[in-house]
Amino acid sequence: MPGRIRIAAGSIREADDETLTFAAQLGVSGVILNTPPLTGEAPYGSMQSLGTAYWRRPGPASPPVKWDFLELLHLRKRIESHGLRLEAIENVPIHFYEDCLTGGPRRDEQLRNYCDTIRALGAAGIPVLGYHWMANRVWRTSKDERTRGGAGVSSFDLDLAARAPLTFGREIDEVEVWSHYTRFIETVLPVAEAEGVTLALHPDDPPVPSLGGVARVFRDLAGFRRALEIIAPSPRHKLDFCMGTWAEMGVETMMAGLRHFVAAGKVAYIHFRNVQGCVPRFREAFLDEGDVDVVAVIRLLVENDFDGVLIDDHVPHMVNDTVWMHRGRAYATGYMKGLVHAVEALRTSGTPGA
Ligand SMILES: [Mn+2]
Repeated sequence: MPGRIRIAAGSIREADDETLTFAAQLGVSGVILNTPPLTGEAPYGSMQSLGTAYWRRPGPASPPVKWDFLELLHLRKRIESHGLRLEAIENVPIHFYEDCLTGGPRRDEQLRNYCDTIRALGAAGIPVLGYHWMANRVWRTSKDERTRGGAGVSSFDLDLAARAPLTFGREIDEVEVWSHYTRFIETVLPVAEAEGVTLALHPDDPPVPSLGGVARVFRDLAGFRRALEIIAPSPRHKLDFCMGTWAEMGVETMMAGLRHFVAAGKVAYIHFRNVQGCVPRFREAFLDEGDVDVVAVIRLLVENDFDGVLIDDHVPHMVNDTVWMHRGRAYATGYMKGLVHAVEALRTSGTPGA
């Protein structure tokens, strides 16, 4: 059935009126927020916060350690008031679970708080929580590369990154990373199942064996199969399929991974972006100048009746663009809409080759 592929506006931190109006004008059906700056405190009261966005309320004395149900509910209702659906929130602040990632002393407390955050999301009607397992996050070795017309992109060169000192002052090898991951997912997934919240795993970007002494286990098909099919199989456990990161493994690996997990119904949403090159050296790119054949990707999704969401990701920085990159996002989102529209129309009309 055509039309199940939904396109959303992504990478939104502050769901302010301008951003939501812009999303509505692009004609997307929803949004995915990334690490919204929530206070973690319930916005009790009926009047004082009306018309005041949640992030402009006086902040708490200390940074939050988990998210609050009522604050999340207000956030969803605010987005819906613009005619948009809140498809997912990706990434709680990393300090919510950093000891889960590294096996630190506050792990048990952070596991309890993470479960509380999942309960709050479920109660607030937010269906998907994206997460990643990068204790030392996303790495690039330059943010000053230029692509066509001088648009700004980032790049990665493993020869440069391999010189990095230890992020945590010690090695965290693969066996240890898997053990921390297993403890985490086995604790939080039952709560997600009970609350009807889908957890969506983002790959390790860049997908290399280790950086700063920390092993990266979500860097190939085998790692994702181990997580989703062996350690923690569940209808509530899926992927945030980052097309860019997967393409950094090589385009054939990306297409094989997409085919496998889309057919299995295991992709919650897709970071729709492109790259040139792959590990050990790559740089980001506009959708239509990267190595990935984006038409082939949409055809694969349409042929598999993909029921999920696409968002842009890491768009090139265009001339006079804003911090949120309205210009780059408008281009990427319009491109995605055109691709989906055309491929679905060609399929419905039965045009040869569609
Ligand atoms: Mn991504």
